[in-house]
Amino acid sequence: MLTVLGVLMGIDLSAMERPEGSNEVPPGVPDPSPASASTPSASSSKPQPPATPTSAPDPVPTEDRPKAPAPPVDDDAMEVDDDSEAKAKVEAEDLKAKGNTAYKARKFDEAIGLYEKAWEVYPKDVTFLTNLSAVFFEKGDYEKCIETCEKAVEEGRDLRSDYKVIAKAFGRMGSAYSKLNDLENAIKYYSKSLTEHRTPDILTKLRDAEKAKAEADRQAYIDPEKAEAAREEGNAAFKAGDFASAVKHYSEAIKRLPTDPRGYNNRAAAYHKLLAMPEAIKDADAAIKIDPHFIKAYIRKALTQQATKELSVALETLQKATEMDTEKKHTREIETNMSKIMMELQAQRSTESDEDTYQRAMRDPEVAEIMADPFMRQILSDSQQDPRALRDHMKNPMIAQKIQKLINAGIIKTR
Ligand SMILES: *[C@@H]1O[C@H](CO)[C@@H](O)[C@H](O)[C@H]1NC(C)=O
Ligand SMILES: CC(=O)N[C@H]1CO[C@H](CO)[C@@H](O)[C@@H]1O
Repeated sequence: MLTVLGVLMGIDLSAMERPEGSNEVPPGVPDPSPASASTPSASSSKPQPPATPTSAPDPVPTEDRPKAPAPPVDDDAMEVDDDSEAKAKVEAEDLKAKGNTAYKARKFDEAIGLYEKAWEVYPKDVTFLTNLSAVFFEKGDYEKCIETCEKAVEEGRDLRSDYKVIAKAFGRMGSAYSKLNDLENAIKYYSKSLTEHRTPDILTKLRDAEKAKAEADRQAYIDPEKAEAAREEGNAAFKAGDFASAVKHYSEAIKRLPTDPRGYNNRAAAYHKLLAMPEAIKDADAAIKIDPHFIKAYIRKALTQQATKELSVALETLQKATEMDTEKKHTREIETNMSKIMMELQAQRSTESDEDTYQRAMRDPEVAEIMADPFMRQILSDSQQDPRALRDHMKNPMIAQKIQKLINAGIIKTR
């Protein structure tokens, strides 16, 4: 016998049509509209995350910093040297200009000679050194680049050069270390650069280097043998009833081999024992995501859902397991679990009235949606009169899925 609860309760399913655009719900049917259904949106009450902290401290305000010295030509104390000093400066600027031209023409060795000469003639402007470091960088000679930048910083401090120039030298060191794949030093020098003078360009480079380092660290940690050892330690702790330790060992196993679904599934079992059900579900889902044919993860998930009395969802999880168990290796296991859940489901329903079952089922937004679909209501109404109609409709997989959902939820009773 087939019973559709709506009909049983005197709700005329075929007469549930609503006028176009009406949100009104027929009496006895909980409003399936999102305003009242399902969980309230979490975003409204969710606290805003704190602004992301930046690892580099804010630069010292400009006014607190040593100013670049006034050009020596303006310095009265140096009157005697004024003439030769000014001449040297002009000559150096000329060499630098020629260096820039050579650099643009990619005549790097020529540019190096010119910038070195400029610094030799007038060792008071560290941009000759930062220019020089740029050529080494472009040539791919990163060690020389770093060495030159170090010198630029050192001389620049003595000369009380503009902090922007110092920042540039540090930034270029960061880029050179990055090219050498020394991400730790790249991060260090990008940070130093930002301390001198904050620019979006270096900030982006720092973030990228930090990301690359985190990924490199993650990769470097992968070790299947150590993963297996950690998993075994986890299993031993689990058997000994020390589930918190088991979680720790399984977490290590996951870090050592994140592509192995067993680590996640084992940890799900340990979380279950600790009654951390959301974590258990999350880990079972992670295992399923890694390997959709890993049937043990579905069973683990279903057992957790069963433990939280989400019996009809547990049943759905096992139905999905059957579908994915293409090699039919777990048929018995799935069926045993399934029949236990079904028995429990029947026991639960035998203690509640049809009305309670109906109300509880309709709290699931998916069920409410199916019941609000005029086409589905027509099918249910037909089937109520002629159970063979249901069998015909079940041939359509889309409809079969919805009907299965209603059976699981207890809306359709088959006896
Ligand atoms: C040299 O330094 C100047 C700033 O003084 C800069 O404009 C120029 O782009 C630099 N050239 C190279 C090759 O780094
Ligand atoms: C609740 C339940 O039925 N659990 C069983 C599911 O299947 C496995 C494997 O057959 C059993 O070990 C569980 O006891």
